[in-house]
Amino acid sequence: MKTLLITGATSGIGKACAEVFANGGNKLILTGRRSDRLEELKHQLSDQCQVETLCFDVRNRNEVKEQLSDLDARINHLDILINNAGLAAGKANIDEGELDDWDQMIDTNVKGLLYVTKALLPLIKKSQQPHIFNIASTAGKENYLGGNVYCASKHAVDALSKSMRIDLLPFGIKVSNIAPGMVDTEFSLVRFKGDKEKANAVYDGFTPLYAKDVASVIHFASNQPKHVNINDLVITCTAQANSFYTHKL
Ligand code: NDP
Ligand code: 8X3
Repeated sequence: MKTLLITGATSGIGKACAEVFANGGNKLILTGRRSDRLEELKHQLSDQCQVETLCFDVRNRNEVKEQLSDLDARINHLDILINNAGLAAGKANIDEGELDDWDQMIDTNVKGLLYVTKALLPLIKKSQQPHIFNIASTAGKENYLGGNVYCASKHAVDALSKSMRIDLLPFGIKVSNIAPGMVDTEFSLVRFKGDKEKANAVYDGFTPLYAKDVASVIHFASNQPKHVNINDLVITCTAQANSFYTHKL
């Protein structure tokens, strides 16, 4: 049995991770901003495992500290942190991008990940099998037209995974960078600000990854022997070669 904290568990990859890890009778701490969805998920999973929900915005460093600082009164260690909360906002070329979109992506994908990790490291260091998963992206490996700040934020996640692996070596903490290609979640709906037509078009004409595909890879990586760490994984659907080439019918 492991104790996990998953950020951004209200949808997509985070929710799928909660569902996959609930199976092993693990203890789950699920976070996100939408309290109704957190409650729903808790209700869905609580006959399989112990579930606690925490509702906060990873961009708000005070909220992060407040919500996570007293966790040590309820758990004595954290085995797995899945830094998943994140988004793309807009897909405009750099000369036309919105400053608010840029702030939101950098504050969530980079600073939020840092705030959460920093707050939880004391509990992670107390685990016998500590493992941090950072959800990066193929956008953190290659840039594409209009990806600019989102790509930069995911390159930053990639760099932070490498740095965490170095800095946390003395504590035996595994750090895995997970870089999926296109996954059919609410990601594109969020990116295109609720425009369903634009969002659906992203996944038209091919079979994309589904959130549970990514979750099962994370589950596999978390179950390797103590001396084995999967450092970096790029996962795409079969129809996608990289950020530029997708075979659409
Ligand atoms: P979803 O939009 O379905 O899920 C995003 C999750 O992040 C939600 O649970 C959302 O919860 C949470 N979140 C967003 N902003 C914040 C915030 N400020 N504070 C707390 N939680 C937040 O998208 P995905 O599941 O696809 O995305 C998950 C991760 O995977 C992201 O980091 C994304 O960049 C990455 N990724 C996605 C790919 C894709 O094609 N879908 C491919 C590669 C990587 P709430 O709104 O309740 O706060
Ligand atoms: C999400 C994948 O290709 O839309 O990180 O940037 S992509």
